[in-house]
Amino acid sequence: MNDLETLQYLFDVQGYLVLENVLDAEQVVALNRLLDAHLPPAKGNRFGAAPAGSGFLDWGQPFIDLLDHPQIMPVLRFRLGDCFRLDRIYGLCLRYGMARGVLHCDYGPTSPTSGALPGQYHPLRDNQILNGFVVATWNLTDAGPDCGGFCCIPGSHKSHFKLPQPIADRPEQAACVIIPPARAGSVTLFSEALTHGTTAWRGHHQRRALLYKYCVAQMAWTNRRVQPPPGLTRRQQLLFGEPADPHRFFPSLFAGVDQVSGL
Ligand SMILES: O=C(O)CCC(=O)C(=O)O
Ligand SMILES: [Fe+2]
Repeated sequence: MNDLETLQYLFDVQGYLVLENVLDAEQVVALNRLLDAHLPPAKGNRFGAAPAGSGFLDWGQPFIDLLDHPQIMPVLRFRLGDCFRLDRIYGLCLRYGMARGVLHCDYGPTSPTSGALPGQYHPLRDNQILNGFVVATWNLTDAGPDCGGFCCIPGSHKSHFKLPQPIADRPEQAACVIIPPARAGSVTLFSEALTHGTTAWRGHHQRRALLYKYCVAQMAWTNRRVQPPPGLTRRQQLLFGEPADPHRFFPSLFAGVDQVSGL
């Protein structure tokens, strides 16, 4: 059930999706080998972040190929439309015993920066998901309920209310917080409006994930930019454009592509 209409429905209802087997075993091994060669000695759980140069995009072509992978582009388009930018990237490497992060979201009532009044709701217009900020997390090792990983409250991107403190304080005890199974080779796509976080890591293997964060063309989260690495295709170059009005000053990523589906 990976037809676009079903994916659009589920992404809208849940605020996230996990697409299985987007990368085959060989591709996963190749990316992990490159990480073995480049990962800095264990320090914190993040690596290869940008802005500040090109981050892990400088570590090899396989990282660049993920920028506009054909299986994520139609899903990014659900929420971001035809024109969007790569806002930032970073990798996550979690080792046994690492603690959880806080539940958070980047916009909506729980966001520290939204300025939205508690309980105020901005409904979607015309049944479309029109704007925002979407993350594609490439899972390079198995994650899920047994060992931890990405966690979220499905549907919370549409919540009218702030996250209640008891859930924020003890997410591991809240039944509404789930850890979607995400095997190596899968990609987790989620809206930053979704209340989400990183659980403590109980796996004896490392959790390895690459996060590519995309936002609508007219928006930027920071005043710094991911630097384009050499060797980009024309379409990939567009992802590194300065923030600008979609279509007027920021070209479509889909011109001549996929005119048929209507999605
Ligand atoms: O995958 C995770 O552990 C969550 C990462 C996160 O919070 C984010 O990308 O905003
Ligand atoms: Fe986050």
